[in-house]
Parts: sequence; structure tokens; C-alpha cells
Amino acid sequence: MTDCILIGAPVDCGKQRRGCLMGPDAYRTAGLVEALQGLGHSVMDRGNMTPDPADPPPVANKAVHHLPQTVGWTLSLMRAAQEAAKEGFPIFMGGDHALSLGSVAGMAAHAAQLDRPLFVLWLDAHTDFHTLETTTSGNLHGTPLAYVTGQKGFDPFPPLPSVIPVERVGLIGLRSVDPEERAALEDGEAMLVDMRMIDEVGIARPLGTFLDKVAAVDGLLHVSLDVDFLDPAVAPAVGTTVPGGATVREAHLAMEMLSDSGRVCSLDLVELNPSLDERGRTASLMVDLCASLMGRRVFDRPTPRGA
Ligand code: NNH
Ligand code: MN
Ligand code: MN
Ligand code: MN
Repeated sequence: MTDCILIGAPVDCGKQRRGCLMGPDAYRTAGLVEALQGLGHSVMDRGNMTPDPADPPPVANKAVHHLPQTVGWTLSLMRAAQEAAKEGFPIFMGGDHALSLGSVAGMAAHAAQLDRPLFVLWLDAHTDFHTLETTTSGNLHGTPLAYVTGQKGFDPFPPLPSVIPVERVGLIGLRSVDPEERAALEDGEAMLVDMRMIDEVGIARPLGTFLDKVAAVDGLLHVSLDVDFLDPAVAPAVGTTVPGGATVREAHLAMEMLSDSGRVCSLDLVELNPSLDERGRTASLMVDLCASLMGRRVFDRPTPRGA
């Protein structure tokens, strides 16, 4: 049994289209609390957070927008993550992906205090590896992985208590990568799994390899689940749909394997825009995926290694 701590993070400043601020209540409406309790977990819903006040100096890249709010959210979420992680398993109910600037930085600080290496699994169509200098959209939801891995160009943001080396990051579901992100990631050692690789070898093999790497050094794992990891046909409630995403079963298998690993310490549910949903189906799917990650099974048996 796990002590799940739900943290509502109605972050809506990481991109132009409004609506992700309704995400936390959409997860509550879709029965996230009841699903977790039904699996035998204790659930504490901490309600919705607010950003700290912040007044960073402007940056040279004029495309960047909503910088003060995003810095403010990063400050408050970093603190919330560290506090919640001491008491249980934080689930950050977003909110757009800019929330991960704070949730992941805070979890990294927590892991460093325990003297355990923190790994990050990014389930997303996008790499979110822009810096404040390279982003052309200026949408800060496209930057968290660059920030938490200590890339240059984040001066207005709080200094990282603990940097996550890029070789401890895995990205799965990729199908929209900007040239600057590609250049920055290509010489690095992040595990890059695009949709072609999933088509060719399935999702179990690369994910299994990554989980073995986490286990080999007794690591902890933060999972960041972007709605657009999923195919828009099954998960329409996201502003940045990209065709050709993960199927319902690929996503559940990933969650089931993550659950079996026993390594996951925290989870972001991000980019759900309820105003784009169809009768709540995307919110329900995200709740079901969260349930699989937290132990829901048809029959209990592990994925055979070498599958
Ligand atoms: N790379 C693009 C940008 O920086 C898209 C990022 N959008 C996302 N990321 N939805 O997950 O604007
Ligand atoms: Mn994202
Ligand atoms: Mn995305
Ligand atoms: Mn971009």
C-alpha cells in the first residue's frame, strides 16, 4: 500500500492555448481518488496549489512569454515536491508540462538527500529540451527536461539543488523534435525512443532496458506522462496533438512494467485540456493509466525479459 499525495497544479502559462488549469478537477471528476483507494492505497488530496510571487528580469529571447508565472510555479512546486516526497508518493495533477520544471527539480533534490540517483522517464511526443535561448515558440512547457538536466540558459529560474545527468533520462513516444533539441540531444546519452522504434521492436524492450539501468544502481524513477504521448484518436484532450502516438495497450503495458519495477517514486500527469475532451474520455484514460502504474492488473504476471 502506498501513501499517494495528490497535488493539484493548475499551471496554464507554459503555452498559448488556455484550459490546462482545469486538469486537476477533471482528474478528480474522472475518479482518480477512488481508483487509487480501490487499489488499497491511502490518498491525500492536497487541493490546488498557487505559484509563488516572482519578478525575474526579462530575457533576451522576445518569444518567451509568461516567465514570471512560470518561475513562480517552479518555486512553489519544487518546495511541494520535496515536502510530499518525504511523506509518500506525489502525483502532480497538471496543468501543462511547465509544471515539471518544479516537480522534477524538487524530486531530484529529494533523491539527492537520500543519496539515491534519480532517473526520469519522459512519455511524450516531444522532447521538451528547449532552453530560454533556443525556444522559438516561447512556450515554456517545451523546456523542463533541459532545465532539470542543467543545460545553460535558465538564469531567471531557481538554481537546481541537484542536476539530473542526461544519461539518466529516457524519452519514449517521440515524433515531434525541433532542430535545436535534436542537436542538443544527439550528442548526449539520453535514451531516445521514437515511434518508429516502438513500431519495430515494441515498447517493452526499450523500457525494460531502461528499467534495468535504474535497478542496476538502485535508482528512483520519476515518470512524466504527457497526454500527447498517446495517439490523438484515443486522447483528444490536448492542445498539441501529433498523429501516430502510443496506443491504449502500449501505454498500459508501459505503466504495468513501471509498476512491476517498484522503482517509481513520483508521477506528473500533464497537458490535459478538458475543454478539448470528448465526454471526459481522455481524463478517464489518464486515470486508468495511473491505476495501472499503481498496481491494477488483469492477471498478475511480469513481462518476460527479452520480450
Ligand atoms: N517543441 C515545441 C515547442 O517548444 C512543442 C512543445 N510542445 C509540447 N511539448 N507539447 O510536450 O514549442
Ligand atoms: Mn511535454
Ligand atoms: Mn508533448
Ligand atoms: Mn520549438
